[in-house]
Amino acid sequence: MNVAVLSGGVGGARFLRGLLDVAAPEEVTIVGNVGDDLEVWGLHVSPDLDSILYALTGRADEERGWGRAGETWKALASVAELGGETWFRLGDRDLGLHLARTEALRRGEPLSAVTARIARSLGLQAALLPATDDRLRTWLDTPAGPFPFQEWFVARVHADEVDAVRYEGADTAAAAPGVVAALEAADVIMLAPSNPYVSVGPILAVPDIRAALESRSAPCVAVSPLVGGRAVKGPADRMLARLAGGTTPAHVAACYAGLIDALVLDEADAGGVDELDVRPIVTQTLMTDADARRRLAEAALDAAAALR
Ligand code: FO1
Repeated sequence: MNVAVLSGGVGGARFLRGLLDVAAPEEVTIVGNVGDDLEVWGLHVSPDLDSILYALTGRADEERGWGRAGETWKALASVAELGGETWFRLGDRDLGLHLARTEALRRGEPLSAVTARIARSLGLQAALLPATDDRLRTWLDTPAGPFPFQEWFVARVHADEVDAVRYEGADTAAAAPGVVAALEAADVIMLAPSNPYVSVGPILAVPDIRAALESRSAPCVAVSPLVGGRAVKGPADRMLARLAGGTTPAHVAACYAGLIDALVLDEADAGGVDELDVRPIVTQTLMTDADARRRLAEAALDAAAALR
């Protein structure tokens, strides 16, 4: 069964680990967010693609929640000593990936080709595609002014309320090679439990991808990132409250209006299912360990199978 998953970084990657335990990895295509990509020390960093790569190949630092396990920080210390920018921390091992990627991009290789090569080298069996090879950047409009995603998220610890989210470059971005084909060939499409505005939103802002979802023949199932109306981590709940008017399952589903057939939601949010205009699948969505991740992936797959 071919499965295509649209995913952000950390929460999405956790879900993908469960999915790869229950689905054949070679039948899974992951479409990753590039809206939070940035340049650090002259290098191209793709945090969400890297979170997925590290999580699915056993290299992620699970405690920190981002970057590589067993990391050292010698380059960062050296940059700090020389008065360079250190608000976005790159570890030494992680740096190797950014060097390899940037060198290939400068040679003219598209991000999708570089990502596929790196994924193969790291032993990833599923296909990992960036949403687009074109430049797409997420911006947040806040009362303190507009900020590129990582400046708001990391440097300002996402403290500013968000009045609007913009996806610079999205209108003219083309889906990366293989993305539309994967969506068309999918028996099941899934939206991972990632932030609808800053993780899945930038992917859906690519016109070809949105069109492919709008005209899908396969069922599309989203997994809510909220538990009891609260984000497990990050600003998704605050953003939904301010931008969508609430944090019920219906508010989450509204972010994906016309694009999903079912929403997997937590038991703690079951009170809100009556307002949903897509099929609710109520289960435990907290991915506390491997079993919980696997059960959630299974619930999402079963839900999709029931809709086929
Ligand atoms: N998150 C932080 O909170 N602080 C950092 O310094 C930081 C560095 C970093 C480096 C590489 C990488 O792949 C991710 C990194 N992240 C950091 C996480 C990243 O900002 C977020 O996880 C995502 O962009 C949100 O999905």
